[in-house]
Amino acid sequence: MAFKLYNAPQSTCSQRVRFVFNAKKLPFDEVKLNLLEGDQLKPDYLRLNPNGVVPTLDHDGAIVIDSTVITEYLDEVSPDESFTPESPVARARMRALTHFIDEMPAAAVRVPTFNLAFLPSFQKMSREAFVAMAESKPLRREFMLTMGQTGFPKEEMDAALARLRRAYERMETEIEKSGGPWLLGKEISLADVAVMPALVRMHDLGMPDWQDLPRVRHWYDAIRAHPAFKPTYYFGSLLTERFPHLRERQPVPLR
Ligand SMILES: N[C@@H](CCC(=O)N[C@@H](CS)C(=O)NCC(=O)O)C(=O)O
Repeated sequence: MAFKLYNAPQSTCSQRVRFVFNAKKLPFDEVKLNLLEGDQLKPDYLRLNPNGVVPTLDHDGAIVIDSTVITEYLDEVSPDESFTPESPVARARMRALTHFIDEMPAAAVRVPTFNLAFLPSFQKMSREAFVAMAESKPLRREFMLTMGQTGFPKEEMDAALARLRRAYERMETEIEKSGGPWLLGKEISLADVAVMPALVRMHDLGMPDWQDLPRVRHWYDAIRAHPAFKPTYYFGSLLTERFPHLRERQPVPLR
């Protein structure tokens, strides 16, 4: 089985997939796309992934897109070191949580990410070039145009941070219900992998707003201590490693 993963080091969605590959010790080739330069919008890539986003998996010629779908797929074709619980009820819980994660923290984290990390690059572009780039994005056109070259307004940033906070609180409740240390109990699942990059990103941006939630704190330490964490977050995967202007924001170093 040969796996080729089209992804980007700093992409939160790509980090989910790399984590599962590393946990399963499955060898994979990485094709690294430069998202700020628009590699994801080139015709050859759009033929693989018409959404114009990473990640995309090529498994012996079969193309699978969307990080949640890819991680499920990997668990199906390589069931060792499974991230999917046995019982249908537990599976349903995991999928419901993953949907919540995709809708809430995974979506909300884009607002602080773009405002704090990527905006300076967009501000260097002419208005015409920016609008043309935004309009060429199949999935994120409106998001980019709403952000514009001045960034999301304070209300939008506050709303995103509030949504993230509600997601940490939900994690705390789920871990308490399941007995922890993971969201579904004793075994790590795809739901833990799905939410991991949002917390790492917010820590990287200097806003780890879950310090008063003891179960989430413990969960965060546990996922960072997982053997798959370090190879997933190789150098260049953190925004502070790519954007020097962010470094002074991080109160507690991530590495
Ligand atoms: N639902 C998709 C979302 C993928 C996504 O948004 N990818 C981002 C990086 S995390 C991307 O490629 N952005 C490029 C762009 O916005 O042009 C997934 O989970 O794979």
